Amino acid sequence: MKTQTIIASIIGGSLIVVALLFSGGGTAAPASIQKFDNVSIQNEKQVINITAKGGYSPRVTEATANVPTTLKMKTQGTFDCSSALVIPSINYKKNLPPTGTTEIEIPPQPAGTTLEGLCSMGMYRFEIVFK
Ligand SMILES: [Cu+2]
Repeated sequence: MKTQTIIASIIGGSLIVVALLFSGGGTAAPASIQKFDNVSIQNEKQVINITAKGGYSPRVTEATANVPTTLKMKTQGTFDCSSALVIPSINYKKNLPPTGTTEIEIPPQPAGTTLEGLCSMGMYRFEIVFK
């Protein structure tokens, strides 16, 4: 029974997050047909922008493999645990400032790699899929 309650609350929480995402920007595309406009190339480096506030947005990003990458984590009045960022595969662990942009250097990732970022509790997560 306890497990079911926990699962139900997780699902409920996710639905609220999804609802907030969709209500936020009038032109937001459904997650399934995302255009990954948070990825750009600047000075021969790949730049990926992810926002941390009540979770991570976008949740899934498709990026180019085998190029040096800067991950820019943006916070804006972020006081929830998504500011406690962990990226296990590059041994990254840091408390992001409540407001600001934190740059994280990611070495070139081979195609097929999925880099996962988590809040310290593992409750919120995002993925960068390198192709
Ligand atoms: Cu958390």
